[in-house]
Amino acid sequence: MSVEKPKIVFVLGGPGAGKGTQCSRIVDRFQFTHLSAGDLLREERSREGSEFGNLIEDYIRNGKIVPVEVTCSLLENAMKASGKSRFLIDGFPRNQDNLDGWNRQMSEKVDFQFVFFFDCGEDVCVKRCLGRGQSGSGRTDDNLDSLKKRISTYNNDSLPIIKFFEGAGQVKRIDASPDAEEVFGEVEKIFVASGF
Ligand code: UP5
Ligand code: MG
Repeated sequence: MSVEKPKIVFVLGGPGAGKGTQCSRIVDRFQFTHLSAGDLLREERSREGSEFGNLIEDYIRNGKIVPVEVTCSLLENAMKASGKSRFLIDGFPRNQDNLDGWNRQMSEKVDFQFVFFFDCGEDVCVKRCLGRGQSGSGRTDDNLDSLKKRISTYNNDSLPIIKFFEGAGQVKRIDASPDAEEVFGEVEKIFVASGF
C-alpha cells in the first residue's frame, strides 16, 4: 500500500511582505499547517541546551541565512511531529544552499505543489517591519541596521531562488502591497483554483 506524501507549498517574499499574516489566514480557511522556518529557528535559539542558540542569533541579527542542515531538520521534525499532511513552508528555501539541502533531504519525501510569492516593494517591507518592532515584536532583527542586511540578503540570495522556480513555471505571484484583507482575497482565489 502506498502512503500519500505530504503536500508542500513554499511561501516566499521579502522581510515583512506578509508571509506570516497570510499563512495564518490560509490555515483558518484551508486544511494547511503553517511552518515558519524563521519561527522554528527562533524557537530553537531559545530552547535550553540547544547547541545552535548563539549561531542562530548571530545569523538572524545579521540577516544571514542559517546553514540548511539546521533549518531543514527543524522543518522535517515539525512536519513529523504534527502528524499532518498539508504544509505551508514559510520563508524557506531562501538561498541555493537551502534549496540543495532540501532536495537532498526532503524532495523525495514530499509532494511539492507550488511557490507562493508575496511580491512587495522594499519601502513597504521596511515600514512594516519597523512598525512591528515599535509595537513590541521582540524580534532582534526588526531594526534598521538588521533590516538593511535582510533586504540585501533577500535581493542577492533569495530572489534568484524565486526566479529559478519561476523559470520552472512553479510560482504563483501575489501583489502583497495592498492591505491584508485584499491580499487574502487573491490568495483565496489561487487556493480554490488549485483544488484546495
Ligand atoms: N502586515 C502584514 N501584511 C500587511 C499588509 N498587507 N498591510 C499592512 N501591514 C501588513 O508581517 C510583517 C508586519 O507587517 C506585521 O506587523 C503585520 O501585521 C504587517 P508578517 O506577516 O510578519 O510578514 P513576514 O513576511 O512573515 O515577515 P518576516 O519579518 O517574518 O519575514 P522574514 O522573511 O524577514 O523573517 P523570517 O522570520 O522568515 O526570517 C528571519 C530570519 O531568520 C532571516 O533573516 C534569517 O536570518 C533566518 N532564517 C534562516 O536563516 N533560514 C530560513 O529558512 C528562515 C529564516
Ligand atoms: Mg514571518
